[in-house]
Amino acid sequence: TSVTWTLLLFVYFNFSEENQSFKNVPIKGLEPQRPFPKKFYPRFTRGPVHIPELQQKENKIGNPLGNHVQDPVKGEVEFSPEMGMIFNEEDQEVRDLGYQKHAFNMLISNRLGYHREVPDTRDAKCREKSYPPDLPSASVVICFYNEALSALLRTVHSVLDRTPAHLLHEIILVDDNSELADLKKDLGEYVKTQLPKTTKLVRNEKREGLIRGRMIGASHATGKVLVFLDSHCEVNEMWLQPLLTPIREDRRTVVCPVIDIISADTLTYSSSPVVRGGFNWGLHFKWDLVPLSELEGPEGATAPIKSPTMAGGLFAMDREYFNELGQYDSGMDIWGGENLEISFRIWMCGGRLLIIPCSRVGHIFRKRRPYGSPGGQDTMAHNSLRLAHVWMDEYKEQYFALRPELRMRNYGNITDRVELRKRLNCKSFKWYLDNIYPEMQISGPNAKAPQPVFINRAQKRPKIIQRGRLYHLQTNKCLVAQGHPSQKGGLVVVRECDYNDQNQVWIYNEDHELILNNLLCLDVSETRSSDPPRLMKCHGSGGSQQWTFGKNNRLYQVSVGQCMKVVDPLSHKGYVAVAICDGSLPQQWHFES
Ligand code: LR7
Ligand code: MN
Repeated sequence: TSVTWTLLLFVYFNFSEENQSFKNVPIKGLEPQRPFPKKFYPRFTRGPVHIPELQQKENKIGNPLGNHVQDPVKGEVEFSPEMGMIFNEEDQEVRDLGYQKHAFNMLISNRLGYHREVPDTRDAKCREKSYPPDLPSASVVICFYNEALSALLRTVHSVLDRTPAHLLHEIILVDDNSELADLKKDLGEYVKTQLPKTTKLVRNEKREGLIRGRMIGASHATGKVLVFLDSHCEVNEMWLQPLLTPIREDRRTVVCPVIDIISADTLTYSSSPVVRGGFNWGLHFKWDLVPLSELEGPEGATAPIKSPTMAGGLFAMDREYFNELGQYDSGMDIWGGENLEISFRIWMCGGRLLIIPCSRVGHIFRKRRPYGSPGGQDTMAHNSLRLAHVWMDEYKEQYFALRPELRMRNYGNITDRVELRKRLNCKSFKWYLDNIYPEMQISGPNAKAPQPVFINRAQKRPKIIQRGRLYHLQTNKCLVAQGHPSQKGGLVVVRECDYNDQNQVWIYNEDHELILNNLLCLDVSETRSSDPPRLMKCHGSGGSQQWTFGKNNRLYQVSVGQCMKVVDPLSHKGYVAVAICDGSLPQQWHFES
């Protein structure tokens, strides 16, 4: 299982049911239903639809890097819920290929181009803050492997567009031996001709993985501070100054921004709640609510928060300190585990790790990792073993209790890392648990300290916009469940309308969800858009459960980019499907209160 998947489970579905045994349980009674406010879920940032069919065609010309990119240099395409609309087979191909290669909607990413505005998600009080004028300058290191070019360049341009020049020493792009043609050819040309001299491209001759990749990037850097970003991020307003300030005050402080959510299905940018990093005994990263004790103080919502761990991809650290502290474990491969390793190392060896609420960077969260390791190995297990053996002392038994098959697994040579730990005079893992992560549950003989009180910032249900029937104009029928409306996975069909039947009543809410009889959400498969729409548990993460009502009475599925239609208006079966929006009668619907 990947970190991302674990994260999504935690974020979207409350604590994962499969992980019950080692979840981190706040005090009974205070445990919220869903630990994250509804507001956190993707939400459209701008007003009504604005991607007229004609404009779309015009924008296809004049772009050297491929179709669909709308004026990538000037950019600023108005973002709309219908950004992913499929107009023809070519669009469908871009979308499908994108999901296959990148696990996000590349059609929308390409249409957005390389620049866009994002909503300023900071707490209002952040805007009043001022930062010292003499901040250290930063080298931004971005490692990538087979990234979608538009997402990579939007990451780069967001940094160039929203970082004061005197604070941006350089950007270092590390191509981890990508295979995609546009990254091999067009990117080099683009960096040379379109970007400032301070943007450098380093190519790995073989695939190293993100861990050694970042070390290579850092070895080329000459700025005072290293800032690492994933290759599918967008930095927000005033993102860097709040990160550099605490580093300037204390070079052994490592800082992370709040990681906002860019939806993989709609590319909507939305705010994350302020949470902090933890982990479980499976050595998976997870988000935790912030204990009350961390939130008290005069600075309130804008104060830095101590975090036991970092997610891994987005952080800033003094460059010399990064080297002193042992960079990363170069014996770790491809993906996974390095984030916990560096977190433990920072805390145990005299540093500290903070999350800075006034710094915000968006990241595309995807539901699966679209690449593997070259030999198909489970690098997460390999890396976690190294981490456990070097840093976790007797507590590595907690990991082995969950993963007994790994006890005898070879993890390579760790002598250097064990020596590093000695040389840096690092504290014990017990010290780390007692002082930095006391809420971690420990099974077995060691009893545990009392739990801190957690709070959950404002929890909100999406507002209902309308309640009524979904009426199909051509057949005079209504959209209903084929079976019982509480049956998960059940199909929807059109049937005779019955205005007294609660089972025909839909709710449409501000998150663009359609909920039948207040039970289940109308949902499509993002990867198999030929599958008919179904009723599924509302997941609140947008995408496959988002619908809009638009021009020509269309009912548009946001993530698939197509419209709902009745397959055969003459058939009594009443089957529905999604298809390319064409304004025809079978695609016309009314929401009637
Ligand atoms: O072989 C590879 N070589 C690379 O250069 C594999 C990946 N990469 C690049 C890749 O293109 C991307 O830019 O490395 C970066 C991270 O890979 P992702 O985006 O597939 O990882 P992720 O976002 O799923 O995973 C999180 O955990 C990882 C553990 O190794 C890394 O630390 C990621 O940086 C980290 N991402 C974040 O922290 C962003 C917030 C997500 C969360 C939680
Ligand atoms: Mn990522």
